[in-house]
Amino acid sequence: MTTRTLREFLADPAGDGKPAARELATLIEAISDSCRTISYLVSRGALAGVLGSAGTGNVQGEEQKQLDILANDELMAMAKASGVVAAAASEEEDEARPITEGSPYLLLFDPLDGSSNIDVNVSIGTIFSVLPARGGEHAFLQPGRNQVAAGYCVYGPQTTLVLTFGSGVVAFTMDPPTGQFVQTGTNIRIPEKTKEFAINMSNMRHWADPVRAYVDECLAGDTGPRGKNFNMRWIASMVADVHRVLTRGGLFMYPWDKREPGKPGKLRLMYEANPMSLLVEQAGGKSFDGNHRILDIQPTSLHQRVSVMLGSKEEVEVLEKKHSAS
Ligand code: P6P
Repeated sequence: MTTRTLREFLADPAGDGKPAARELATLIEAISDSCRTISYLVSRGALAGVLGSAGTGNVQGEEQKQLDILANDELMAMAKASGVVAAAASEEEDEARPITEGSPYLLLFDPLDGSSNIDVNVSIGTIFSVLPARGGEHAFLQPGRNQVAAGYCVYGPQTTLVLTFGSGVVAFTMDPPTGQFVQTGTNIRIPEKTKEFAINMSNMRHWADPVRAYVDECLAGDTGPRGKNFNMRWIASMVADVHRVLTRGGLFMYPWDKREPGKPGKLRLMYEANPMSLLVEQAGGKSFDGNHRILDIQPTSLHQRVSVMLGSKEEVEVLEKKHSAS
């Protein structure tokens, strides 16, 4: 396969000779530059003295790691330097930040998802979502189907940037000697069938009945109604779990549970569920919250949470049937 750099891809994303919109190409390249910087910091870890707690908490009520803050600051500085971001919102900051008035895009991100894994050297990642800028105080509160672009960068054995502009999913692997992001995935498709599910099983007693019934059938394997054995994975890093689903199929679930019944779920809609759902749907998968397609949810607040079940089309449809029958 003739390899293309990210810049070469952006010059002709659809292969029709037409370049990506100039401002969008500028933003995506700027995001990739920040991901390179974050990847370097993550890879140095203890050597750079960046592991461990920052001794502060975020709007989610979670303890912030030093790398959470460093990644957040890197992305906010990038947003400003890009000149194409009207405002930016982060999991790590209570309010959205005005950046460059009159610019075409709103940028949202989880700067370092899965950060509980940082100190134990397990894959983590940056998740980003790009919305069209619009006026008013509720500019960010747009459904996920409005996204102009979405993606993540997983910092694992490879540093890989996966993104979509709404016309399929592509992947770029960073070549360490040069720092270049080189295309390694084109028109990525999620297998419709799978035998692999991902959920935190320690929460089993708290799940809603449809989720419990679905997982029980998976556990019954070839002796049960599904007639096949299943495998389970849980990395506790959404970026890593979703990257596996995009790469070989599977079903990722972080559903609502009874521990905090008033909370719709753990994951955040705007900068975790929406970007991942656009990627999954663009790769032929599905993503819902137990009642609705996630990309159709009309947000009511920047940091709202949502129940997430996404991945291989056939498995999501099995789960959808259990929810509609309940
Ligand atoms: P638990 C990481 O903190 C995160 O937001 C997601 O990346 C991940 O899927 C989930 O939480 C893990 O949650 O409850 O299993 O630790």
